[in-house]
Amino acid sequence: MINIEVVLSPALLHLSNVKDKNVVVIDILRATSTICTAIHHGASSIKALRTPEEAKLMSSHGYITAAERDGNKLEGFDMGNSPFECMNGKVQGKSIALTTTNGTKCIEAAENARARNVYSGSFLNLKAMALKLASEQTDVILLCAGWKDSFNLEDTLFAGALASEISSLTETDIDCDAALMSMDIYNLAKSDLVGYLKKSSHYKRLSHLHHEEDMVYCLQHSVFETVTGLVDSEMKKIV
Ligand code: 3SL
Repeated sequence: MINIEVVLSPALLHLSNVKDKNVVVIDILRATSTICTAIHHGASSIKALRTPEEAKLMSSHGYITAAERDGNKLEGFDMGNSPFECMNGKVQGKSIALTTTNGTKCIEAAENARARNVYSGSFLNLKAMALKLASEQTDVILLCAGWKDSFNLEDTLFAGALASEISSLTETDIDCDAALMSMDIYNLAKSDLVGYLKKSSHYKRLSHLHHEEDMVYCLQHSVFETVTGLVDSEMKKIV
């Protein structure tokens, strides 16, 4: 039996007992979707870093540097945070040092809280992620990155989708109102995720920055089977 808990914002993570649990970090638009895409497209690893300064320093160690703040690519870095920058052989065999507004700090927070495993969540590999979690029979925390410590809809929707998918594969114990709410809103939105999210704050923010194509891409359901998780403090291919 797997207990599933949803943490709606990194600001709430201190209320949960993370030690020895599997944590899925969720930043659907776009950090964890981009991380899964980079690994699926052959990147050797992604080091998630808190600050642009830390990411920049990794250049001298042979890393591609990638940085985003408030939806924009930062000047002086090789890449921003778009999944399309990771396609067509651009990251094949390369290591990437990535810093983003919300997602990358959650990866570090989950690791520091001594999670058993830290995974990168995305709709793109939802079924494969659920299969992996169900096979491990370890309690799960779904950590939504949100936006600057506030709740957001897209990460919550994915938490609901993943909790539902795990529950369809194995016996689960869900005694967490955030998880129950996430599953309910996923049921409400699942027939048209893009349409549902058009009213959300981050969808509007990224639309103003002309990132619609990224969002439509990130909201595709189970289009690849690669699973990405932390190994030696870097995101790597697990499955
Ligand atoms: O907050 C993050 O980590 C990013 O994913 C935000 S953005 O989609 O690149 O704007």
